[in-house]
Amino acid sequence: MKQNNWFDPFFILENLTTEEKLIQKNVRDFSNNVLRPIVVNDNRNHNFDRVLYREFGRLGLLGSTVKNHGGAGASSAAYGLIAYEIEKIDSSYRSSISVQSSLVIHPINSFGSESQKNKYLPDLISGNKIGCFGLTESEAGSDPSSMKTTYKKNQNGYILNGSKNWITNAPIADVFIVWALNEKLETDSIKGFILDKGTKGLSTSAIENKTSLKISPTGQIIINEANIDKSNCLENTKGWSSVFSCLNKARFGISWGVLGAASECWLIAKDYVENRIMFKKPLAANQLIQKKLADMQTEINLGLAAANLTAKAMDENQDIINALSIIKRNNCKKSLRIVRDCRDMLGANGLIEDYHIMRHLVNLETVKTYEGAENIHSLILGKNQTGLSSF
Ligand code: TGC
Ligand code: FAD
Repeated sequence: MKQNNWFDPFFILENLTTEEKLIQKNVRDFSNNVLRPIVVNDNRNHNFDRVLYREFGRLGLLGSTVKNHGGAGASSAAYGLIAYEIEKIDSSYRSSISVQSSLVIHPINSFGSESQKNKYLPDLISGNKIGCFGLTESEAGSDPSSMKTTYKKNQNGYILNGSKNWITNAPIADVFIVWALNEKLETDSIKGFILDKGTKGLSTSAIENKTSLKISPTGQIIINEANIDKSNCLENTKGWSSVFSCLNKARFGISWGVLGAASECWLIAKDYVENRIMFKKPLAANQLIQKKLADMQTEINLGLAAANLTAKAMDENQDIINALSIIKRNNCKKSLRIVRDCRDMLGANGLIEDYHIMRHLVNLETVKTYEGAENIHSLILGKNQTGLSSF
């Protein structure tokens, strides 16, 4: 029997399948060898090296659950573990993988025609092309149904007009998934389109000087009278539930990812307090400090247990809408609290970038906000419990 399994008390990691363990090890090695050495400078310089996408592709991290077109056909837990390991380094790198896998590859794979799948998926899964997902607009954030981007049918397809804001990868994307309503802005008219970089009438701009998720490029998509051939419409979408199916996948990955950031900071703080002598003994020998460590261990492992149960339910095609709101909301909330406590345990040194904790802390402010802000997940859960919508 294994003794003192303080890091994995419920044997969640221990009981992964052989394939999941191998994936986790490969991602961890890649993170430590490739991402860890560059993260501080990349963050300081708002730099994202697009070559990383090819590395992600080579390792099978993009569209990892897809079974064809070069996808590894991995389990949902494996997808979660990829997010968990990558976000130990930085939420921005995890975001790159989430957007490409859940918000670009997933809708094309689930709602695209065979020719769309053949045209786009191999390049997206190998990381040769970078995708982005345009749902949010300046006046339509938590309520995307109030979007103003429209499509109008013409002889060959559609004319699109509008703009999207706060879009991950917009400034560097080759492939744009854009959601739009008909000209009357009827909510149930929602359609998804695939736009290629270089399409006439499509342009992007970057949001400069973000204070959070600095490595991840974010921007606007501007669409002005763009003629989109009908072969570029995602014809198999079924209203808003198709849009939400993309968000479901991204929310799932985020729920694992934030626990990676939290557990990275937990271990940094644990190591620090074990070695920092104050009042003639290690900080870790104080009861108040041990309580903080116990709280971190508890919350991270409860979060992982819930994420792992959700992964199993997802693979069994069960309805996990409530589980996803619970784990997205709760894992983000507690990871932020844990990382803030870690910062405190390092005292002044917690403010130094080489200890990484402040960067994780400000990143988690973004992760709490995107993919359904914390309040929105409270309201989804409240609506599903009571049958009363407060939106
Ligand atoms: P509502 O009336 O609740 O639902 C409309 C239709 O959609 C169905 N549905 C779902 N289907 C699948 N999964 C879900 N999670 C679903 N939620 C709802 C629902 O059954 C219904 O279907 P039908 O067939 O009856 O028409 O819609 P609502 O307009 O009242 O929705 C309200 C609300 C607030 C829940 C929704 O708008 C919402 O989730 N808002 C948050 C917006 C958001 O999350 N945006 C994310 C943008 S992408 C992003 O942030 C990427 S970050 C980069 C990264 O991931 O790294
Ligand atoms: P708002 O909707 O204006 O909300 C502001 C605050 O009010 C929040 O705290 C919210 O919880 C609260 N609130 C809103 N409505 C209610 C209510 N009814 N009751 C109580 N409280 C409420 N979007 C994309 O489409 N694609 C992307 O790739 C993408 N990437 C992103 C990357 C970054 C770095 C960021 C920061 C955002 C990204 N987003 C993306 C946008 C993101 O999804 C939105 O920011 C998010 O949905 C919230 O919308 P908002 O910022 O307009 O806030």
